[in-house]
Amino acid sequence: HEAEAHRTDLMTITRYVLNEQSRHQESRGDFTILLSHIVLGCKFVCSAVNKAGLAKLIGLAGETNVQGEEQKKLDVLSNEVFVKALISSGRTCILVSEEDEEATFVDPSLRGKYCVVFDPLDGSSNIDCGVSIGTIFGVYMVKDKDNVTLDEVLQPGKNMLAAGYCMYGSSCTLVLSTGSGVNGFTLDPSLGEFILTHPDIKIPKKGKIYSVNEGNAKNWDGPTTKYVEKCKFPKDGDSPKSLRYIGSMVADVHRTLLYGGIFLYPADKKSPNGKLRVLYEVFPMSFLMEQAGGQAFTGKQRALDLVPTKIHQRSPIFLGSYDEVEEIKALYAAEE
Ligand code: AHM
Ligand code: MG
Repeated sequence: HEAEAHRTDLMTITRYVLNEQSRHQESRGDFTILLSHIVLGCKFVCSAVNKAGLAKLIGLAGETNVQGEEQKKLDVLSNEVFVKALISSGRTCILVSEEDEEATFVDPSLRGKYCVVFDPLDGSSNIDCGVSIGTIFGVYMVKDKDNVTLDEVLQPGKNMLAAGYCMYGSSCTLVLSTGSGVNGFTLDPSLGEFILTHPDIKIPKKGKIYSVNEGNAKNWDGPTTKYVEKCKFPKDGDSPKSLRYIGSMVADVHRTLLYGGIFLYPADKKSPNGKLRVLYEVFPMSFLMEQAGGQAFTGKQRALDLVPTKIHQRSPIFLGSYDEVEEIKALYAAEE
């Protein structure tokens, strides 16, 4: 009976967020409007990504198309769509995108109270072989929209109001937290709607999978090396963990969230701050992990406590199941 109800009583992402917002008196649907513009961007990218292989096959990508226009690269195109959708929502004031060197300050006539930080198409090196890629986003709220400075987005991740990602994989899945748990929605292509398919996601407390680029091992620090060694050669009769690494953060984090385990992008001798960006990679994923009952650690502190000083700053990150991150924290504490 319950399955029947789900098939006829569809919980769309808009309906879900409206229900949630109606519990907060101060909100008047502004967040729902913002979210619907983010969702529009995700649907666009999903459709573009699905056509990418085909476009290549018929010789369109990177060449001049029938109208004589240069084809834009998918990441550039995705960025333009997100920027325009976010500005036109009338609910944003500052945008920070991985694709743009500088932050975008929205024209006062279209300004709203939210700041959105995002990576419109993360993992784009995976496009040409059809591997899952994604969009990552985080949302802050400004105090006074008539008086905004860059400091509004140089805030610790714990001040985010919402965070999420959309994965363009075998299905298109949007995972969202507005600060009270994590929910997953899957795009029904025939309806063009994201439907709640993964209510109240909780990450398993322990995990059997570790996810890291082991090609960097020779440059790792002590704690990372020790942890990975222990995954492979556990003591006390535990079985070794499995290694899974896609090289697409959204996909690696999505698997970690659903199956448990740990995702690591540590510092190494060549990149002392790791690779991933604080504002639109580390923070949103850390926010989701904590909301799902996991943890996120930079090697020095709780990831969401970090205060960025630059919009494109990087940080090492260890995130995933509570117990796994606890082990990493102990290894770093032992170093001191
Ligand atoms: P990108 O923003 O240039 O696409 O790079 C980010 C990606 C992440 O999706 C992924 O976790 C990481 O880079 C993989 O890096 P590496 O190839 O060094 O393992
Ligand atoms: Mg990226």
